[in-house]
Amino acid sequence: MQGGIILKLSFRWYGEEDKVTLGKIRQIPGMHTIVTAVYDVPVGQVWSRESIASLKRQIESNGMHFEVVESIPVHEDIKLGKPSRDQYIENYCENIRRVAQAGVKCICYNFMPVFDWTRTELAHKLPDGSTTLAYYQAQVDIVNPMESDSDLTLPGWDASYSREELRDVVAQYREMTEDMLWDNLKYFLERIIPVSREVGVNMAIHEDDPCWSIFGLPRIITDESNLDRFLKLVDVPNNGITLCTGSLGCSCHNNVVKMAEKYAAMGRIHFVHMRNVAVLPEGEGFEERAHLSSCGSLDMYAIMKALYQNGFDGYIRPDHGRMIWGETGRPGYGLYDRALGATYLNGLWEAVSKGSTA
Ligand code: DNO
Repeated sequence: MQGGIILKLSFRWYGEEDKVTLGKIRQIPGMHTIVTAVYDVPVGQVWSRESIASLKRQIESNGMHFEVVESIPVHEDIKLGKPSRDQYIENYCENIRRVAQAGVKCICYNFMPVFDWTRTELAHKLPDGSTTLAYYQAQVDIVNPMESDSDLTLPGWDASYSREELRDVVAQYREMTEDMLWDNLKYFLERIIPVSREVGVNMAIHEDDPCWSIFGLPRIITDESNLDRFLKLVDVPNNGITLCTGSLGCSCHNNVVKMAEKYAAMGRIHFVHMRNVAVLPEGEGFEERAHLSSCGSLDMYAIMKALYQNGFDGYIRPDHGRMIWGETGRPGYGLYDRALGATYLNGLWEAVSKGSTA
């Protein structure tokens, strides 16, 4: 083993239902941590200790660690600042305590109103025959989630909402400005960060994906100045970020290498999602690509080097993969291309660490 910081390589696993099994994941060289969550509990409720213990047992019996949760989702009432938020925040704190007790060190979450990551195509064909996720702004612009007769749903839409409920929750944001969303985020952080500090867990907010407003809903975790503002809301080390290279890098206005350098040096990056995207001309959107730098718009080597040289010692996982070699499965979360991504990340890390210490 060389000196330097060990790469805590991780991989997302969707639990027993996931056809990418732990037995397969453990065969990827250098795999350290499984990133998962309790999936059978509605958003806002407390996770059972048995479910958490069962995840831990399965992961550890496959020779890996259970140190990252992605995600404990934030109930919409918290984002909306409703009176019921206090109970949901209390439940959130209880979940932090429970996963910490099982050995979890980092929790990834997001603060996007209603919609998590959004794409318009799940199987866009690339010239080499693989398929990938893509976001074309023109396709988003013609979808109106407020229209009940539109039957188009996009990935990232919460399938637990009926169309009526979706309309209702989107409508509740109609009067909400970005500043109001910031206030609600601050209220939430002021209550969860002390608990997470106490139990030794790093909180890592995920940037909005894509990093701009969609369907007129406010989105605030989008760029460097907003990340600065976020970190100051509760200015302690365990209030940090998940640096998601694809979410930030899909806007040509974000300099991901600079952000990696700056926030790693501040010790505020606790988790990294490494993914490459091909950014289309301004305003048109982006396509996800293989991890290799030359396959997309991002310099993955420079990002890795920036992390390494600025002392990043958190968790890192290959983010979405394409579907290759005929694989079918959960969009973005097949085995093969993510495993190639993991191997590439291992290679980059070995190169930057040996290059820096030689
Ligand atoms: C998509 C993921 C996101 C992420 C959440 C974090 O593939 O990166 O769904 O898990 O935004 O809360």
